[in-house]
Amino acid sequence: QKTIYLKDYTVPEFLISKTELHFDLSADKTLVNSRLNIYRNPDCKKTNPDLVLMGEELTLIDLKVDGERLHPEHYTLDDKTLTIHNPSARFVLEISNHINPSTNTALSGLYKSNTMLCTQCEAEGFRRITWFLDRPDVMSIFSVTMVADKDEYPVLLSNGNRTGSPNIALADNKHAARWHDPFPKPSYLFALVAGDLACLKDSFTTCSGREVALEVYVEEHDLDKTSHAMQSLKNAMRWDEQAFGREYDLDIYMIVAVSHFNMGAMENKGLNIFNTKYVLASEKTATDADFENVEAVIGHEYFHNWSGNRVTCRDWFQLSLKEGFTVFRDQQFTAHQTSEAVKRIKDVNMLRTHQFAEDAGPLSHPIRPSSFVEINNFYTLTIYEKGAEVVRMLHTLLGETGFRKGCDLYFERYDGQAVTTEDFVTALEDANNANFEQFKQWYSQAGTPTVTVTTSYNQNEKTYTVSFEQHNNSPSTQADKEPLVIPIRLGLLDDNGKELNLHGEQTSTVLELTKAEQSFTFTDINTEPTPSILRGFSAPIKLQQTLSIEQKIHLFQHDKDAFNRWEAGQNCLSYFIFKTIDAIQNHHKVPPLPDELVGTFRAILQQPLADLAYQSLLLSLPSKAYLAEQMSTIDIDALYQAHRIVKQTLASSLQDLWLAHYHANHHVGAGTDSQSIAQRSFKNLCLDYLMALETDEVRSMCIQQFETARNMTDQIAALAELSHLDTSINVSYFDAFYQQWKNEDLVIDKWFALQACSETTDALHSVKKLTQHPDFDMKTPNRVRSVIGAFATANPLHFNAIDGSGYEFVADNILLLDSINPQVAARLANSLSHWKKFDSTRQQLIKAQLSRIQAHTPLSKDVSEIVSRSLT
Ligand code: B3K
Ligand code: ZN
Repeated sequence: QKTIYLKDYTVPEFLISKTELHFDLSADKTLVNSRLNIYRNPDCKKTNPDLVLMGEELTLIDLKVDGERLHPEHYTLDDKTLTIHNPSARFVLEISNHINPSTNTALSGLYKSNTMLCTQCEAEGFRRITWFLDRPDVMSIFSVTMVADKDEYPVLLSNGNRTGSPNIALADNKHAARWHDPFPKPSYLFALVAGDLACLKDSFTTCSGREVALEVYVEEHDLDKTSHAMQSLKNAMRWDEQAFGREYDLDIYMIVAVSHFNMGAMENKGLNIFNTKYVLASEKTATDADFENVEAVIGHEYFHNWSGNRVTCRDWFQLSLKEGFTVFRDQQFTAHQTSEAVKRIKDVNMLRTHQFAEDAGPLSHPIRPSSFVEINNFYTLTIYEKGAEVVRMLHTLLGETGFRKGCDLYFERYDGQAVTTEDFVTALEDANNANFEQFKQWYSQAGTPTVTVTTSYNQNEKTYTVSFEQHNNSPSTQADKEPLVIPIRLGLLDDNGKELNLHGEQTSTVLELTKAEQSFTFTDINTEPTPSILRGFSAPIKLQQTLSIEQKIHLFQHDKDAFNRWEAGQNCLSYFIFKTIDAIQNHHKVPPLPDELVGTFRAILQQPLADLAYQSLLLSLPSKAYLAEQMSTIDIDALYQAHRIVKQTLASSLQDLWLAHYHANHHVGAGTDSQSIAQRSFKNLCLDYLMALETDEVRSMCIQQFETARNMTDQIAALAELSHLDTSINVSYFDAFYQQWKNEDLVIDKWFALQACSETTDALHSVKKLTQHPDFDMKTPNRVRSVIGAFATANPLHFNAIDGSGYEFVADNILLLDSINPQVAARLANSLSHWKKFDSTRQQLIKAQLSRIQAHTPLSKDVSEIVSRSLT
């Protein structure tokens, strides 16, 4: 295991101005010829450096320098590098090599997915295609020629614009296509696709009036599920022009959907390659959540064209430069397309449940890590989601206009360059005359800070003081943690729920916390207000505040900040769930929910809001996973019981209202407009509460919904409820569902996942059986994630079974998968990293499995890094 450090970064010794690639494609043996114009980097001070190219799993055929075959004594070849000794300052290098796409189960480099060939080069996959300076700060102009069998691979795609006449016919039933990308790019953005694909075509006229061809490529039988992706792409292109002034730059933009993909999608210049899951959507086969995810991911990859491609990363430690920023951009896009409040709540929920957990465990790292072994292990929630929160704080501190000015300068100043997070912050500073020196610590400091709030009201002076104390007690290794800059958005409510005007030393609604301890005093406050702090979740912190239950309910009823209103409701519910857990653990009487809280729920249910999607969130219980994250030692059984008790109380106290709303929203709203989507989410929330009553009547209602559903949202919501019933009962619904959908891979993924998440007692037994199902395949990441991944991350009850059977099952599969696909195996291994959150029995069981994996040979560096960090 070799650790790579940010502090060791040096500029490349050589650069590559031009890269010409020639592919003779076939599934078992592809010939790659590359012609590279290489020159000494003027910024590199080394004298007479060797040229060290990266390459893995390649078979060398030929090597020429300036047209002359290179004699073996002038180069050295090992399994990771090709070193050319004593090269001149400028020369042309020609390499010929073979690769085998069909045995490439790691899905990195050029590989086969069903009948097509495609690539994945980020982060370090290009070196599995040919030898290259495979690092993001080497940007080159690429031209590509692809030759392949006409019938097997009628469609031949690569980056940039098509050049020459379309697909030239050649001998032996072959044909050729040429592509040229005028924008210099690092090798990780290279892509090609060859296959027998169907295409949905459209076009987009940019703000300056240029016509761009839009093409979405899928397997023939999926063509009827592409229109939403196309519409999403057009929405994203328009939004980026309007919100960020970013115009698209090539004549064509292509999206290809592939079934075998390690993650969601990839932003290759002009040729995005997507997991089918984030392209295909029809009302019959995709849920409303799927539709929203497709639009978000299409947006995300599109936005990378500027934040990632035109301006890219200097090195992989800067990953959050493009990922955090682009997630922020896609969040703003989705908020604009849907509901700002709902989007913010969903994102914060995700961050606090999963990123906070990551940051509290052994895999915690700053958004700009200082070292790594395998970069693919750093495509984390921290880099992405916390990275986006850091950009959001800069946006909050600068305001919309200032932030936009800063982004404009960033894109203009660094266009065509590979830069750092430091450069990004500098551009924002320069455009606004701001100083973010102290703020930059967010990039180097790991862990979730805690901010404690105390307030005091002075009746005589009519002043109200809010005091903050920040702590960063993360387990991360950094010694000296200095105070961070923390923007705290706040408001004060009077007894009637009215918003007070702020007077005093601070009139802005955003307080800038810069010290370990800091107070802010407001004047002319006539009665003690209720504080609404951290509105919109203005910083990725844990807020500790002692509000009375009355104050929480007051905010739940009146806060005009949609996020904090929801948060107040969640706080009330969490408070009672934790009290219930406590009672269960100590064999005390379970505390009742206060009438006022139930009354507030009733009032919300009686007066449906205009934003029904938001209303559904207001009435939802905090998730068990989020509650677990807040427990110092997770007691799964007590947590499940307590959650159930609170749910049943709300279900039975408000039974008539849940039922009335269920029926009122059930038969209306087929369609994917926001009103219909909101009605379905509200209706299915009602169903979820009602199912907690466990009556035959409700169960029949649920079965009826399952059997008559006209869209996937309703069918899956019903099946999810049925999945927790005894196996003897739910088996017939799962069978029926399978028969109905066996030809739709993405739907069958859901079928697998729901069974893997079942709470029924014999769940592990069923999951083991699922791995023997003819449709299960270790070589298909979506399948692995929907069975083993779902079990390990979304079935805590059985994954954490006290006999250790869940841990053992997951560890067995990590080892099986490791030799097939190390990236996906390492992802799965993350699930074993949270052992410190459990009782000592479980800690020992998890550690035993981690040690067993660690001792296994061979073991990929991907899994090895996760496992050894987890054990520290
Ligand atoms: N940039 C890619 C992720 C690549 C992951 C490599 N292991 C997708 C994205 O974030 O848009
Ligand atoms: Zn991204």
